[in-house]
Amino acid sequence: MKKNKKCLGCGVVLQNDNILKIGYTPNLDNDYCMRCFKVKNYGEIETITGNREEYINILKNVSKTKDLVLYIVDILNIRENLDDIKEYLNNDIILVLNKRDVLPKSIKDEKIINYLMERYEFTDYIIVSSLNGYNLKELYKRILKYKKSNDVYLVGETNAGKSSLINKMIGSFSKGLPSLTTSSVPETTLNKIKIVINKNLNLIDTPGVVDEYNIIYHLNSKYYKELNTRREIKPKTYQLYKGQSLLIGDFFRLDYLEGDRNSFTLYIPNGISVKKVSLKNPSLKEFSYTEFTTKFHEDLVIYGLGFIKIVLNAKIGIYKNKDVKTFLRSNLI
Ligand SMILES: Nc1nc2c(ncn2[C@@H]2O[C@H](COP(=O)(O)OP(=O)(O)OP(=O)(O)O)[C@@H](O)[C@H]2O)c(=O)[nH]1
Ligand SMILES: [Mg+2]
Repeated sequence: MKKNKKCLGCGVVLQNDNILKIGYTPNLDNDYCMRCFKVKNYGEIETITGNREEYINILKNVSKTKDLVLYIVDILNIRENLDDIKEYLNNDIILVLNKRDVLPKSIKDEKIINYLMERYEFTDYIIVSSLNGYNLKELYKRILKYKKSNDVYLVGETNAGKSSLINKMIGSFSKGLPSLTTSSVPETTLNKIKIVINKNLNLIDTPGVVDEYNIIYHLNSKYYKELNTRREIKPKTYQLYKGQSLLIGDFFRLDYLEGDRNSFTLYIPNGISVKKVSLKNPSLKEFSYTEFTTKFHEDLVIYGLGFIKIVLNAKIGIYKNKDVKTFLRSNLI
């Protein structure tokens, strides 16, 4: 048995000493740790809380290589400071917006790309879906165009779909079989894993950078699957008068405080319930409260859930877990 043999699914070093620690497998001849074995066979996974410093260290090590980096971002969860990743990475970076399938087909990719190009500087920009393979041939072409060596790194937040994308690329551009563990639970991949796609290309998977202000860290695990939806979002539009409120699931509330009759369109997973109530309704007021004044055509982003497109200027109050990030941006779509 090779010493320090790594799990093919998540990259952790395998061990058979302690069932409570990561990397455990009853038999070191196995290729997968028990955690990955369970996901693959029963769809179960335990959450692991990683350490942000470890992820930053991985990024710094990637930076030393000068190799091409694919920065994988969930299209529904574009961070406000998307380019702060460049604090750690000096490489050429292609911004890869994944999960195109969750946004309505009618939206033009070009519009989103232009929006991002105006705000953030990357080597290139592309929209893909690792679920249905959308635009992967084009991604492959661009990888070949920009790569510095055979090694290309995938980085990005947990759950952005890095491992899923590599699995799909294996299916399309190599003779191998998808092997990486993927799941709706945060922090699935635990270590760097190099996948040889073909004689020109190795894709290197990395564990996700964790953003503790993502709503997924503050909701019951029953929501994990829904937050990682595989269905196209059907936007829900509400016409609100001031004095009306929206209750989103059992964890978020928006009060419309001041402004004319206004349109609020929610781009959030279809399975999350939304209810229109009066401002006087007491529900969810136990959460922490913040007010925002929105300008014409702005989105309120609820980080990890999606966003609410608001048409006219408005004064709104929101109730949410205090550690969930929300911010305003001009309309993405
Ligand atoms: N709808 C949709 N879901 C996707 C897509 N790609 C990945 N997912 C889902 O997103 C979740 C996370 O996918 P992973 O591939 O495990 O994400 P990751 O970036 O490797 O996550 P970590 O290993 O935790 O850093 C899973 O539930 C996937 O099924 C996509 O293109 N569309
Ligand atoms: Mg992964």
